[in-house]
Formats: sequence, C-alpha cells, structure tokens
Amino acid sequence: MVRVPGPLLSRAGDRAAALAGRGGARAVFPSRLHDERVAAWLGIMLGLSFTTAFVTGLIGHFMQHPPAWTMWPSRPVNFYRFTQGLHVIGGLATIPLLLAKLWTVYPRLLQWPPVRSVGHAIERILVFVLVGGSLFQLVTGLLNIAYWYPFPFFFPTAHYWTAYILIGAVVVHVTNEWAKVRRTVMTRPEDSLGRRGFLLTIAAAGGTVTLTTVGETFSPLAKLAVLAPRRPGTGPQELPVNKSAYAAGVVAAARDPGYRLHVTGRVERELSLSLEDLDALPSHTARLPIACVEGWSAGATWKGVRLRDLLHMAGVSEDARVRVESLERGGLYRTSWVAPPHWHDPLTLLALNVNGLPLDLDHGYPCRLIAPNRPGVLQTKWVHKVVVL
Ligand SMILES: Nc1nc2c(c(=O)[nH]1)N[C@H]1C(S)=C(S)[C@@H](COP(=O)(O)O)O[C@H]1N2
Ligand SMILES: [Mo]
Repeated sequence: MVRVPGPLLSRAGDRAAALAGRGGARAVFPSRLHDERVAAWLGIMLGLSFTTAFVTGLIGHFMQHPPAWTMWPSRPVNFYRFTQGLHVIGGLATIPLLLAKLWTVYPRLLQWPPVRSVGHAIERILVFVLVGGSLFQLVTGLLNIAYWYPFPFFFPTAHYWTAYILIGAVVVHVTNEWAKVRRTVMTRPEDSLGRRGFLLTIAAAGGTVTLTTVGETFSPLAKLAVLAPRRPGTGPQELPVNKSAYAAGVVAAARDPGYRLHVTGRVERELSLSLEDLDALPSHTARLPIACVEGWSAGATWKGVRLRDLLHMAGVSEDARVRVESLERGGLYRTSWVAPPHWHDPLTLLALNVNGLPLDLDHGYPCRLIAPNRPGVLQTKWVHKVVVL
C-alpha cells in the first residue's frame, strides 16, 4: 500500500482502520488531496480573507453604531461604500475557499479516538469553534443579503459577536499552526499530486463568485452581477429600493399636500417648511452613492437643500448633534443621527430630486437625507423632522 507521509493522513488512517477494519486511509479517503500542503495554502488564503472581513466588519459596525466618543469623518465620500463592498463580496468569495478547506481536512475532523488527552481535547474544541464560527458567519451573511431570515436571532447582533469569537479562534489556530505551515510551504514537494490544479480551481471558483457579484457595487461590471441580489440601474429612477413607501406605511402621509418639514429642538428659531418653501431655498447638487450594509451600492445625482443651511437658518450651535426623523411610524430605520462632521459637509443634503426628477415615493418623497461616507441605513427616507440636541 502506498502511504503518503504526514500526520493528516496517518491520523486519518487510524480512523479509517477503525471504520474499515483494514486498508488504511486510502480506502476511506481515496483522494490524495487531503493533504497538508493544500490545507496550508487554503489556510493562508482563509487567514487573509477572515482578517479582511473582520476589519471591514468592525469599520461598518462602528460607522452604523458610532460610540459617543467617535466622530467619523464625512470623507472620503466612497469610503464606506468600498469597505462594505469588500466585506460582502470578499465574504462571498470566501465560501468556496472554506468549503475546499473543510473538504481537505475532514478526514482529520473525523479522527479516532475523538479525544486522546486534555491538550488534544482543547485543540479539538478550538477546531470546533473555528469550523462552527466560520460556517455561521458565512451562512448567516449570505442569507441576510438574500433577504431570507429563517434564524430566530437578530442577524447584526449575532454576526457581530460571533466575529470576535471566530477571530479569537483564528488567532490561536494561526499561532499553533504557523511553524508547520511555514515549513510546509517553504519546502518543495517531492511528489506531484496535482495540488496546484486543485488550488487554482478553488481560486477560480472564488474569482467567479466575485465577478458575478461585484457589479452590485462596482457598476462597470453590473451586467455580470447575475448572482447579486441587487443591481445598480434597476428600480425606479435607476436606483434599487430596499423598503418601499407601501411597506413602510407612508404612502398617504408622504403624498399629503399639507406636508411640512420641521426643524425643532435646541434651536433659536423653529422652522416649519412646506414643499414650496423647500423648493424656494438655495438648491445644491451632489453626486453621492447609496451604500447599503448588504454590500450593494449605487451612485446618483441628488439635488436639494443643504442640511447645514437649514440648521444655520434655525440657529444651532456648531457642535450640535441632530436626529433626522421619518414619516415612517415603526421600523428600525425610521430615524438616524447626524454628527457635526456630516452636517457641516456641503454635500449633505435633504434631497428633493434624484437623477433630474422629483424623488420617487420609494426613494423618500418628498424629502430624504443623503450624506457622503455613510451607511445606507442612515440615509433616512420620507424625512419630516430634524431635531437638534
Ligand atoms: N425611513 C426609512 N429610511 C430608510 C430605510 C427605511 O427602512 N426607512 N431603509 C434604508 C436602507 S437600509 C437603505 S440601503 C436605503 C435605500 O435607499 P433607496 O431605497 O432609496 O435606494 O434607504 C435607507 N432609508
Ligand atoms: Mo440598507
């Protein structure tokens, strides 16, 4: 019998012997690609992509939920669009890598006896956390961008906390395996197993996932984005819609001719403006994207009143924080906070027009917030109140 050296196969062999009685690893796990070298390269790729996902995930999380002591800058305009696109598209491209890695090492996951010592037990728990955490993050992330919520927990909270557990397990795993991986990839293989072909196939699968989804945020490739749940250029006024006016229950209130925009709170003068009043104010144009946390984004040309002009008209202190409120009664995204760097920015508008036409009802008619470098969930639609704190 040909035996391929290396703990991966020899331990798998123990398991196989227990299962089959005789014959060794090759009988139960016939592919020779259950191999340390393949596992090492896939591990390196996964290490890079998990680190990227963790960093971009934290950036996105803290931009959506800024702690009191942070002040996110409002520039670069497309920063959030880029980090969140990288988070989601990179996460999708990681799926084939993770599946390949699990396939490569599964003989080891099934090793027999399952636990040999206390140290070994700890090692196995770690692997369990690593595998479980990775699958959990990729599966829940995928379901979330597909608008399918079969799980009983709130996705952002679960995805956020699991990220810390997973990255902890990754750090320990990398520390444990580092020397071995280094040795493995630095030495030339003595046999030719077709590893390169296998790894290239996996890389191509990741590349294909990227090519067929990245167009949801990188519009030159929009035509290729056949696997993306949202595409720029679709929807009313060539912009995708996440929540329609009907779903938000605002159709009647938004169409009400008596609509007024109120500026209240800690102001010197309260403002109450009709749509005609808003139209009569100095109007400005900004080219800004809607960048959804789900990874899609779409640029548009917005026209409307600068938020800072309204706040100066009302007389507010320069370091005021303001809350923008929607006509929407319920829902998680009916209000959003605007910190000083964002409301001082001349590109931050209460938009009345998009791409040359009055806002579609589904894009926030009569008036919506649009600001640079900001998650889509904070670009509040159907605005009717600006409260100064
Ligand atoms: N009032 C309100 N505003 C909202 C939302 C919402 O549910 N309610 N959804 C937000 C989300 S998640 C996104 S991505 C953008 C989408 O904007 P669009 O539908 O105009 O493309 O609007 C944001 N504004
Ligand atoms: Mo969104």
